[in-house]
Amino acid sequence: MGIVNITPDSFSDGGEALDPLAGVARAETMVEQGADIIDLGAESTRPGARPVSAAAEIDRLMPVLERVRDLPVPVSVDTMKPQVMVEALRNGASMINDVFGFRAPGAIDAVASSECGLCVMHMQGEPRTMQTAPHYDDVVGEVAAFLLGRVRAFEQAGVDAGRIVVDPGFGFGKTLDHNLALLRALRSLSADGVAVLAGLSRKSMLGTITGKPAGDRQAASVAAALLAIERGADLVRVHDVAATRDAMAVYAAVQGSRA
Ligand code: HH2
Repeated sequence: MGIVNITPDSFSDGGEALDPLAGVARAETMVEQGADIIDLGAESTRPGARPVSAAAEIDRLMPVLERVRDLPVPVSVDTMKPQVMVEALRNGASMINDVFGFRAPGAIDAVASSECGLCVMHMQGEPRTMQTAPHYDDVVGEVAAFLLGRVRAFEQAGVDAGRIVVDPGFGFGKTLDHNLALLRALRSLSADGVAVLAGLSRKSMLGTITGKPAGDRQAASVAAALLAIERGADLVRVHDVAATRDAMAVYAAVQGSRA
């Protein structure tokens, strides 16, 4: 899954694709490099980010979505807002990726009757304050229980679990130790056998480990993506598609399969 952030303030690529044509070009390049899904985001969720209105998010998103939907891969829209979900699905999105886990009132209703894919992510708190003092007694157990609860909520709304992908939400209300524990236990987070997505690309945990700024974390991101795949991730959400693809090809060759 290749990341295209149409935002002024995303932590690693903010401002790079604010112009719709730049966003489209970025998506096209990622598809050429081997992305299977493009994830469009129009609101930053980095720690401390300020929320934007649904109208502003839709205004940023639509000019890019209208073009990217013609690419030969499905388009996911990264949003927490039911109103944005409805507009995205009406305009060609095939998947909704919600870092708030579809907990906003109306979020499940906004997506239930469509056929779209659903990424359900775990976050403790909300972006503005989530990194202040994250606390868990048992991070793996609590995140797994949350994800299973969301899968059940969807099933109660008549949504087939086959549409759902779960994601532990690396860096969303988590310390480095929490993130590492979740990465080690990734396979066990697959609630009811649903697919697992891992988003580690350029995240601050990699900065803590390597001492490098966001723009200089490509090697660490590729390593993290590969470790996530080895530990059961079915999808990886990345900024550096070409490099990640190369690493996956090596991994697949060693495993005796094709990437
Ligand atoms: N991480 C970010 C945003 N959306 N969605 C899922 N499912 N999983 C993630 O780990 C995830 C996500 C944050 O990264 P990024 O989009 O690069 O930055 P920003 O939120 O600042 O736009």
